[in-house]
Amino acid sequence: MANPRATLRQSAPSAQAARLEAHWMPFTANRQFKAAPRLFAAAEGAYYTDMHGRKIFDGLSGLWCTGLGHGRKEIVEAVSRQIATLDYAPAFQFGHPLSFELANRIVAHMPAGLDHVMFSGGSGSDAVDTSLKIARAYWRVRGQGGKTRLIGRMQGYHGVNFGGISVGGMVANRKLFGQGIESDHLADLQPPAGSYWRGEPAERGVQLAESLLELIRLHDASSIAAVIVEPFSGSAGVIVPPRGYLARLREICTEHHILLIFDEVISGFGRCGAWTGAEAFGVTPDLMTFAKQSTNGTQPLSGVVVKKEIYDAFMNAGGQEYLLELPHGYTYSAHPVACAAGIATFDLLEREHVPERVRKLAPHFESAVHGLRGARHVMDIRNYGLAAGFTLEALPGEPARRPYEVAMAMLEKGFYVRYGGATIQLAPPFISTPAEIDRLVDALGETLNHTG
Ligand code: PXG
Repeated sequence: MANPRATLRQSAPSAQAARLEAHWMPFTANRQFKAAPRLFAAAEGAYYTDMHGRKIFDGLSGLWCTGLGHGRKEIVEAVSRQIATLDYAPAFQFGHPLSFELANRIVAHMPAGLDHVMFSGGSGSDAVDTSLKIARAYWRVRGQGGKTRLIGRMQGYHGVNFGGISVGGMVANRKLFGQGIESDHLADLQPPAGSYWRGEPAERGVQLAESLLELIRLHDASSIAAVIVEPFSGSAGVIVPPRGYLARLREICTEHHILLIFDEVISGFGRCGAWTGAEAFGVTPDLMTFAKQSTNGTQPLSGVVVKKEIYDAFMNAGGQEYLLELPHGYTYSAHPVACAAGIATFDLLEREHVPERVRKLAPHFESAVHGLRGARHVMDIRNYGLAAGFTLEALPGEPARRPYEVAMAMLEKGFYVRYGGATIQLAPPFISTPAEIDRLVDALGETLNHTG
């Protein structure tokens, strides 16, 4: 049989477009993509190779998930070994040793108190919906079944399942899908254009967090199960909470008996220059989601880490011991091959001292990205750890066009960057060198200055 890659590469444009029709691509402009496909064929370290053999720098670590770089031998071998040894084990009522080992490895890097891991189906969206269901069920088993409302934040992104879009605050992700579940939203943390704050902003943290008090006044704490926030917003364009914000949210939640969930699908396991956003910002939630970096992007693995009080509430709720404590889980919860990838990933994260490495590289990254202040179209720049967002001035009536054009021009130059809404995002691999970061940011500056 012909090599399908070669066939795709060599086909005439119209035949190629027809071959691409069957796959309805996610979060993708299908019509535009299929007219001019961008296909990767291989990856190693911080670079992709595209179908034409060109090397492309991975400026977003895949989709925020491959911080250790691609093709890591230890992970490849662990996955190959596991798939040949135990390719699947039933996730319900039976198990395999790797999930217990991985749960311990994860807990070892959590802030004190977060010590039980419920794995979910593999996506961040599953982890979010799992966390929201645990929060509601927790109050129910505690005899407060009226606490069902879930509070998110404007501009928050919590995946695409019904719970996640209900608490999510990215307007475009909600409007097609009708009624969600009971939710409300905190005020967003978008700084005014022209702020150019570096890292954590200094101002208005407590005041912004106190928008939660208004929601509590409106709905009453007796109806609220949980507040869910990303420690810093990733998808919305790297929006960093001002100093004191998360700590004040924590205080208010504790005082009003509301669970606090950190969605750490992006911030978890290195990106912040700490093991977690909770550690970086010094605030401990009651539940924490994780996904992406947990297997370095090689296998779908996700989950929720919860405090002992939450786990114990279910274990001590009474009922026969042979009965389930929580009727929730996925066929692929803690899949053995994903767990093998997870353990190998934690070996590498630890051995390569990733949080420290990111902390050391972050100041260089920060000054590089803020060096683009004054570049054409740039209205704001934000950064945290190895993540940065640029807000670009919108073309009249077409806020999303310029970031798209910039990203396409970057690809021509050999750099993959993420574009969405009015922003460009960078999240280079943890293994990037300062020179690679400079090349990425210089290329972005040049591209901006040459984009109309
Ligand atoms: N929560 C957060 C905080 C996320 O960032 C999800 C949940 C959902 O994860 P899954 O695995 O279901 O996609 C995410 C995902 C971007 C980008 O460009 C961000 C995500 C995914 C794809 C692109 O910022 N975040």
